[in-house]
Amino acid sequence: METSQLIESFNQAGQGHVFRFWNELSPAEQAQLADQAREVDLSEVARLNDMLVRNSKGAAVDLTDLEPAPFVSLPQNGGDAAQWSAARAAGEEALRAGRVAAFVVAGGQGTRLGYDGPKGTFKVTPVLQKPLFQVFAEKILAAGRRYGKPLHWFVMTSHANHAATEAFFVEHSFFGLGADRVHFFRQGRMPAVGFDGKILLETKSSLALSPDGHGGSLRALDRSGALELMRREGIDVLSYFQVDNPLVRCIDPTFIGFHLRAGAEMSSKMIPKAYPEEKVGVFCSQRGKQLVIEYSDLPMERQREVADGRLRFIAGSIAIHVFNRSFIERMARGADALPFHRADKKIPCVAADGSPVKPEKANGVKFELFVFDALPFASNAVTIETPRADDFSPVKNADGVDSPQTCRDDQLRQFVRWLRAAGVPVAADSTGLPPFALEVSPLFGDDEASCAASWRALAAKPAVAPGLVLG
Ligand code: UD2
Repeated sequence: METSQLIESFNQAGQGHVFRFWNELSPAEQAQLADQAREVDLSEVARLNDMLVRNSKGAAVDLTDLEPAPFVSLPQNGGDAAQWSAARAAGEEALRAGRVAAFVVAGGQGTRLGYDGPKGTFKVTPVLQKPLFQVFAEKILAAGRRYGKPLHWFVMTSHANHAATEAFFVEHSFFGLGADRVHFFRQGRMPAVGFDGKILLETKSSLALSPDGHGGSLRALDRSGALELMRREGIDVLSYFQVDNPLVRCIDPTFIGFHLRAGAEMSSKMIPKAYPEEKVGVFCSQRGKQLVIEYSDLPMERQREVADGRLRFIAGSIAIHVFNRSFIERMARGADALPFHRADKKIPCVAADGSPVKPEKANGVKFELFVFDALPFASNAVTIETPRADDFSPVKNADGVDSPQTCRDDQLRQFVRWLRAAGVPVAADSTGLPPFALEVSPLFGDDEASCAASWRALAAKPAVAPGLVLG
């Protein structure tokens, strides 16, 4: 679109102020502003202004007719062990057939952690201080070796961290996965608006743009050509996880098998919430559909409800999913669309007179998509229980809960459990923590069974000790 047409379209949409300083800008600044303005879908902004900004009731989450969602219990909690092993076999078959790829959403900014850099580069393991990306890469590499089919890995970045993320992988030779197996793409951005619905300028020559949320991953997978690549490679299942959780089983055959056997379009893992205030979304049913209600949207008295001696809304969402490629295509191409959420924020911007504004309280609205909002659109959605200790210990905060310290401890406990299950007599205190640091590489073992198998092989050939480190 010509620049004059672009400016005219903004005028028509009541957003002409975006070009208020146009005549003061250098040609390079004008080009930057025009490029950013071209990214904006003005009709989407108008729709969101109507639905979420001018009519703040539109932003309210519908909490009527909420029931706890059903889930498949672990065998040790009453689930059918035969069903779990059949699921594992089905998932393994899909992996051997090369039908599965891994997908991490890594566009977030890690603000709470106070870490400057892509969060995936944060060093997380107890001894070798491997970064999160390396932990995932090695788990994906291990799965590819085990099933005889190297996996593709899609990594969603944001504008703020894309270049640094790619450079990190190049610097580390893609952690052995091969450059042709790791695919980076940027998520989309949305303009922030003031409470009057006007798009905010960050500077005279740039819009206040922010990532469109992890739900933006569905359309970004499509736009980036990732779905097309999957189609060409015969991949129809995508294993989705977040960048902050090194315990995640990036490729879990049992989970994939449950998904496939149910003919599900989207599946999820749940853990029983540890306490009502735990900051995880909750799986619910509403008029026959499954959905996740984010913790901040579910009143605390509902989160505290008890039934049969435990929390009624017990099923916590830990943001681990499996998606069918065809479902993502449908969601991304607009037949069904995720709803945007409104977040009121302090947004640095420039005032009408060009002076910078550093707000002390929320001065505008950001729009975000959440990937779990795809759930109600999915046929045959399955949710399975997973042991927290083997799938979830995120690094979110600098200290306290979900911090580098708690995550390190949870990794140590997991390594101790695996080694003990392999017959290695590792000492540990009553919480399962060993008196020294140790680390099991995912290439040595990434669960109890593979760790035990490697240990047996090691015992047979004691000269070789790959992947087990004491610190
Ligand atoms: C998320 C879930 C919460 C629970 C928890 C588990 C939401 C709203 N809440 O909480 O219910 O499942 O995770 O750990 O999701 N990301 C992007 N682009 C974005 C925003 C986020 O890629 O624009 C990624 C981010 O890099 C991270 C993940 O999404 O991998 C989660 O983001 P978060 O830290 O904002 O989510 P959190 O902890 O509030």
